[in-house]
Amino acid sequence: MRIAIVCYPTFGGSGVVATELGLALSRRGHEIHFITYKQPVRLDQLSSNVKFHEVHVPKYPLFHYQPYELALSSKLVNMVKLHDIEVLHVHYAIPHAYAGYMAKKMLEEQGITIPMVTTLHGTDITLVGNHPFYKPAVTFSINASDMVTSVSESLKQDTLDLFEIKKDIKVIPNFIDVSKYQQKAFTDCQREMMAEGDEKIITHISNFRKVKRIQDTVKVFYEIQKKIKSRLMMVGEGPEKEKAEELAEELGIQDKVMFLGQSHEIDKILCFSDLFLLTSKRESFGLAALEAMINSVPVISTNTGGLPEVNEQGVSGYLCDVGDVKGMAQKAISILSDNHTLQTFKQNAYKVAQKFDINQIVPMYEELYAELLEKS
Ligand code: GMT
Repeated sequence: MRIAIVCYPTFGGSGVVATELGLALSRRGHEIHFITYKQPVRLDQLSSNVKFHEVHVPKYPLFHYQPYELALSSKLVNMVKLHDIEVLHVHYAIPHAYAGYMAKKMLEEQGITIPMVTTLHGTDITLVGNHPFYKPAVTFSINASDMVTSVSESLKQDTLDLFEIKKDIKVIPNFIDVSKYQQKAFTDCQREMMAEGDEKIITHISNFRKVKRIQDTVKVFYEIQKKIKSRLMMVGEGPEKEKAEELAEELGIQDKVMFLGQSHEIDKILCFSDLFLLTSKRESFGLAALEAMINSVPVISTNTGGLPEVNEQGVSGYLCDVGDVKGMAQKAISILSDNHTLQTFKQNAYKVAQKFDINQIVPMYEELYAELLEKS
């Protein structure tokens, strides 16, 4: 099949999932066209069946806001025609489903029918999409999609609760390429550069937005380090970073909290991590938690959104209420204070993550595309 994938090219989970999906589909013989404003961060292997088409938005002084949706929908029309694309798969509803729908309608005028799949990722529904400024357009474009998928049962329910949805929503969870981790023996796992031999390494990875509650992450660590010799690795960039740095200083733990910035090689950080902390207010899936688990890192997370579908209580880690700093710290300490317990949780985390193997999930998307093509 010839498939166009529209996504955000940045470090966000939706862009990562869209890119990994495209690459996996290409390995299975499909021709994939990524269409977005910048080459996606995880797209490092363009080839004869993986192409990237950049959406350019020329600046014009009349425009206070440059019309990205217009440029994207025009680019989609042109690319569908040029490459004979059969399916359009847009990731993150805003504004991709809207632009995709416009492209579909323009193509229809020219006698070309193209089905559109919209995958909902989380904040497009729970945080941004349901704002009254966007809600009518988001509701419309979800209902106008030929197929709608969501990355967890919880996100499906949120979508049905928050919007008037007339479409069936199919849950297709996010995934991980397990084979990559089986092949990788991290000979270059440089733990000794990050911490002393008797220190435990605790990691958090996110975009440091408010929804991640990274100050809670620092507070949980503050409690942990009172009992367990440890360090916290904060990986990412975002608007809450400064506040978290200030908090670490206020608590007098600035020497134990390392802000590493954004990383293209999170597996190299996860390979020496003992525990992963995710203290989000909301999380539709928690891809970062799954990435930790496949690296055999147990997860202490909140019990919000789709996290209970990924992190198994008492198996791959523990889940506590949002804001329950003491509870999360106590669970973390219970895992870290006994080496046998830690090893058991590590093994379990890896086992649970295997359920999300790419080879189980990608065929679900293929089936969906085939069904749509049969109908159109
Ligand atoms: O975490 C973010 O804020 C980024 C955001 C995105 O769309 O890129 O992540 C959402 O999609 C990810 C991939 O499906 C999910 O794993 C995240 O849980 C979800 N984030 C939230 O719901 C806050």
